[in-house]
Amino acid sequence: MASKYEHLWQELGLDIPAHDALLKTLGQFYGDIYMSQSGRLRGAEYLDFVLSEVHGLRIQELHEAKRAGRKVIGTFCIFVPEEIVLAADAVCVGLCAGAEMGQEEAERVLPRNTCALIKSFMGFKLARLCPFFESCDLIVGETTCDGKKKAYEILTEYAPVYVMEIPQMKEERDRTLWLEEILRFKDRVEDLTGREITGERLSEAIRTVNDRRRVLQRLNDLRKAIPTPISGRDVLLVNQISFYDDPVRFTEKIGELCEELEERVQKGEGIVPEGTPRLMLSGCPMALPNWKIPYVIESSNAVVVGEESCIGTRNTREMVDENGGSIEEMIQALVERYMRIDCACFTPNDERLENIVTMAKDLQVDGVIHYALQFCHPYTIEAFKVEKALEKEGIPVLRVETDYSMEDVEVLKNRIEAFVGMLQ
Ligand code: BJ8
Repeated sequence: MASKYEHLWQELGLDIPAHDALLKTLGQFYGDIYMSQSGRLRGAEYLDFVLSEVHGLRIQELHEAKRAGRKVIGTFCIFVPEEIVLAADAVCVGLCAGAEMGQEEAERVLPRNTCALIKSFMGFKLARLCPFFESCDLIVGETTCDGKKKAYEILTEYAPVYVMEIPQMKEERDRTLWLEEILRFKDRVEDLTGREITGERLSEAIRTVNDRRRVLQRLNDLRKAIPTPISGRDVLLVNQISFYDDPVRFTEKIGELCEELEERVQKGEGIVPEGTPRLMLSGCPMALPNWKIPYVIESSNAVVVGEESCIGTRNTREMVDENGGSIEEMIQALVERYMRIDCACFTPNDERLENIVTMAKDLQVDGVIHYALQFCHPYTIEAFKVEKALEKEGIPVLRVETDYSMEDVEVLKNRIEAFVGMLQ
C-alpha cells in the first residue's frame, strides 16, 4: 500500500522504489535492534514514533515551514552554529549519513577508500533517497577533514552548498578566522532567509539550543547510575534524533523521559544485571541509522554508558554563554563555545585526550571501545594517542575500525566478546 506521504516524496523528486526499499530495511533493522529490548522506558515511545515518522511527519513539517516562507538548512558537522540558523527563523537539520544505501552511486564520483560517512551523504544525494536532503534550501559543509572538504566540491554540482572554513589549530589567529567565518555565515543565512539576525533573536536561539544541550546533559548524568537505567542504544538514538527533530519539542520530550528515568534511578532499577561491564564508546560520529557497534556490544553481555563522539558528548558538553548583552558579545560567545570542540581534525588535540580520560573515570567504565570509520585519518591516527592516554590510567581499550556494512559483524562480535570477557 502506498504511503500517505508518497505525494510529498514524489514532489521532492525521490526515487520512490529505492526509497521504499530503504524504509523497509530501516524498519526491519529498527525492529531487530530496538524493539527487541526489554525494560524500555515509556518515554521511548517518543523515539519509536519519531523514527516511524522519520520520512513522514517531520518532512511534512518541513514542507509546511517552507510554504510559510521559512528556509531549511542542512548540516553535516557540529561545527555549524545552529544558533545562527534558528535566529533567522530557518530550520536546521543534521543530515544523517549513517547508511550504506547509495554507495554504488557514491563510488562513481568518490574513491572507494573514502570513509563511509562521506560516501553515505554523497550516495543519498545521488540516489535521491533522502527527503531531508531534498528539502534543503542550502547545505552547509565545512573544511574539517580532507575527505569532506573535497567531497563538497563535487556535491556542489548537485546541490546548493556553502562551505565554512574551520580552523585546524586553536591559536589566537584561529579564533579570529573563526569569528570571521561565523560572521560570513550569518550574512549568508540572512541573505538566504531575507531575515535580519537581531540580538533578541540570537539570544532566543542560543537559549533554545542550550536547553537542548541541558536536557541531554541531564540524561547523561542520570544514566551514570549503577545499575545502568537505560541502554546505550536508546541514548544513541536520542542523540541522533536531536539533529532533526524540532528542538523545543525534543527538549520537552526528553525532559519527560528524564523524569521517568529519575524515578527508575531512585528505585535502583537497571536494565542489565549487576556487574555487567560498563563500556564507553569514543571516536567517530554514529549517524542515523548506524547502530551496529552499540548493538554488538549490548548483545555481548556489556552495556554502553557513554558516547565520546559528535553524536554524544562532544555535541553537548559545552554551552554558549547566555550573558551576552549585545549581538557582538553573543557572536563572541559562539566563537568561544565552538572553538572548544575537540574534533580530531585539530592539531594538537590534547583536550580530547583529557576529556576522554575524565569521562571514562566519571562514568566508572570498565573499558573503552575506540570506534573509527575505515579511511578516517583523523580518528584512526588519533586512536594511538587515545589508547596511550587510557592505558596510562589503567583503563582497558579496544580499537575497532569498521564501516556501515554488516559483513564484519561476526568478527566484531568475536573481538568485543573477547574484550568483555577479559574485563569480567
Ligand atoms: S566535529 S568528528 S562531525 S568533522 S569520519 S567525515 S572526520 S573521514 S565526521 Fe565530524 Fe565535525 Fe569532526 Fe564531529 Fe572525515 Fe573521519 Fe569521515 Fe568524519
